[in-house]
Amino acid sequence: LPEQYGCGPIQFKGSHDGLYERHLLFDNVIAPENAGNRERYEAVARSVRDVLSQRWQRTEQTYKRENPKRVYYLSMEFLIGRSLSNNLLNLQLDPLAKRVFDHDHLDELAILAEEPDAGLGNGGLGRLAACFLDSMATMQLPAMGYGLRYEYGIFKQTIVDGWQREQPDNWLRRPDPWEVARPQEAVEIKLGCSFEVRGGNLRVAVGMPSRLVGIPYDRPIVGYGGMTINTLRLWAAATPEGFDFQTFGAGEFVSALAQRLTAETVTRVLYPDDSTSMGQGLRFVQEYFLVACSLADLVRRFRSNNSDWYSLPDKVAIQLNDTHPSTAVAELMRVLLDEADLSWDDAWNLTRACLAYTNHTLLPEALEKWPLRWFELMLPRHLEIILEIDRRFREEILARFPDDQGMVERASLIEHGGEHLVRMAHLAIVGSHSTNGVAEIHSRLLRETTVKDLAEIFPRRFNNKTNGVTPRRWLLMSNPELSGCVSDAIGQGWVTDLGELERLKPLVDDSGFVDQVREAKRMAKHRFAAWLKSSAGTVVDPNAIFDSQVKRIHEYKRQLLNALRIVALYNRIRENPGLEMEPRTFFFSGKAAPAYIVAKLIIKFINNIAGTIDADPQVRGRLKVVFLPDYCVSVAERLIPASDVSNQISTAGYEASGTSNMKFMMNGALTIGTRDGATIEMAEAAGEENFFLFGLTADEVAGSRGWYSPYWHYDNEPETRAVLDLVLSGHFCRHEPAVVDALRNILLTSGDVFRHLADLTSYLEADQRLRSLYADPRAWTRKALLNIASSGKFSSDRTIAEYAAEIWDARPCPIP
Ligand code: DL6
Repeated sequence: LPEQYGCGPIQFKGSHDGLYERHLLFDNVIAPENAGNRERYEAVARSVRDVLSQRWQRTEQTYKRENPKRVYYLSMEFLIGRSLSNNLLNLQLDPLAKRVFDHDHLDELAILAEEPDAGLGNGGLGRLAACFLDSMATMQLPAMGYGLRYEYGIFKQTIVDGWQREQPDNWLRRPDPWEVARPQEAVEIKLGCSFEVRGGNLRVAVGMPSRLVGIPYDRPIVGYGGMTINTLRLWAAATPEGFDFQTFGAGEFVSALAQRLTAETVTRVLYPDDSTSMGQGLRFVQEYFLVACSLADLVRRFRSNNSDWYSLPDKVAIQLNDTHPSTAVAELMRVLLDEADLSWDDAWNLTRACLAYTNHTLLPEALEKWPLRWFELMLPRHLEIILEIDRRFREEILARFPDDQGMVERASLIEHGGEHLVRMAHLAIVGSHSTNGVAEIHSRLLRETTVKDLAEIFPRRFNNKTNGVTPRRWLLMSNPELSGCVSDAIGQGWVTDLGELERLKPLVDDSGFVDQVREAKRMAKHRFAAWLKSSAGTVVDPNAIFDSQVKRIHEYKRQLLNALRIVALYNRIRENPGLEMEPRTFFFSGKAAPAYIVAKLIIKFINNIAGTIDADPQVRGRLKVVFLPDYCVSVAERLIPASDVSNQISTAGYEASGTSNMKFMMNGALTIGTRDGATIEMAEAAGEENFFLFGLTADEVAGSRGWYSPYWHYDNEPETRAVLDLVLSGHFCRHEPAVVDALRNILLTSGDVFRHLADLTSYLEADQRLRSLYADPRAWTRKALLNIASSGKFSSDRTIAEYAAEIWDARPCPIP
């Protein structure tokens, strides 16, 4: 074993004293020859954890000793995926593990597949948080993630007769080898009332204060090279034991247990909808629970090393991942006022200096506004603080913009319409020193539209931090074919400095290297096709163009536009069977929020197209549509390296950034997309001539509000009309008039809010350019290579370096 892990003379595997054999024997009481893949997975994972434990502990000891400024990333979501192969890779133990697996004839892939995906997130926001943890540990930043230990992660999706069905994701059913429970570091949280959950709704018992306990479960975050091992601390809710004992003592055995169950519901399940926040009382409690536990924990840590409250911003940076944890503003004020006894002004200055907020969406329905009444019931002291912040803020606005009462109302923390609401984004912006968007265009629209008044009041507070993804998981680990090829050409430096990929640029005219890159893609496609066949029985032709769109299903992401494009191509082949067209397989994957009816209809429609094409002898073999069920990190790791084409086709102005777009780019897929989110910056980096951009710009979309009519396109564009006529004739939905009605409504009757028809013709034109290029394999791969070489900016290491320098003022703290 590498000495740096400080394990001494122990064996990973191979003797009776090997960690692996010992875990099988002592944890599972089983002989190696009798172990199944699940036991093997657990034993390997525990052995890896043994290897990293000392280093993990030493990381924390070093932080304690050096007392650096620490970064705390507060997020309701961490979409981690599997950890074993990633930890092996980051510890650089993967060659050793491979040798061991081979030597013992163990089925490595089957063992790795025993690990459930840790799906503690909905999509981009949660996956970004996981990439950030990887980058912070790799860059040796003293950082910690705080989240919730949901017992049930994002639901499992199955497709039955084309429809999405949801199953609970009981990912903790078997013991998780990565987590370490730390009950000795539990914290107690107070709420102004007690509550219970009935029929999924929160019911409160007014006037009955309640307490909850947060139990931390820690997970190691291994930086690449294994030098730093940071911690992701997830909180599980429980009821205070003291309370239980009293009630038990009074003979209330059943109600005491019921109380315990109620407490535990707080972290039972992840909310599976990332785009609406209405009426979710339990979610409100979850958010406060995360904030209160995390702040109590980090303040305790701060106090154990520092006596002076005024040094808090020198030691603590707290990043709020969206508004979800934004009650942190009021909670930190409460701690500083009520526990530290500071004056209002001092508490306020310290709070703002410590906190920073990232906005991830402009969708009005996703911007959280919580009823003031809920604060009144559950967090009365916090409400008092929020109202005082608001009162002072209103005074400040009036002093700066005299007589502009409109500005005061628009910028206020409280919305007075019908029910009084607390605007959580306003609370986060006013109570922090930095507000950032996640791509240039998104940050601009945030400033110019969504929170225009606040941006005018605090112009210097607003900034942009374009997202990124970790190249360790998304290239080195998931695409061994391409990463091998890249490392052979330019060495391994790119793994921690993705800008190094620029060095591939001179190789775009080296036909030998271009052929190697093409071969890498071919192998990745074959690997994917073999997996798909063995896991789902679905057969795809690796010689076809693999054209993918993977993300949550949402109208603004326009999976429906992609479906219309496929129908247009289908029509062309049927009208002209001799038409030359490369065989093409279209992959869709993504989950619809369970209550989002339209998104579920879109899934059904896509599956119907798949079935219709498969049943049509004229088109079958030329076009194929595959809807991959249960999109998750592990599915993405397989599909992205195998894809030739990446669809990033949101209505311009709606996708804050996107991150799958970056993963596809660094894996050598070409992008067909709109000028939205980070796709704009990707095209800038690679050169627009190496992208297939199309469609309305964000300003055009905004400018067309008021006069846009989809009927114009229907009446004036023959191909658009033919596509709609076929779809609305029920050709793909013969016995499902409800699906057809819904499609008519989205695309025509209700005005086509997301401009599907406006962009269909230019999408098809871009598609034509793309197919022409594909006919010249070397020219195609040359562009793919230019994309890979230009993807350096989209490493989360770059993003984190910017957060560290421009928002957190945090520096690396290397572990000796
Ligand atoms: O910033 C990460 C990710 C972006 O890449 C996506 O564009 C954006 O939609 C997503 N936002 C969310 C928040 N809620 N909604 N909707 O998930 O953040």
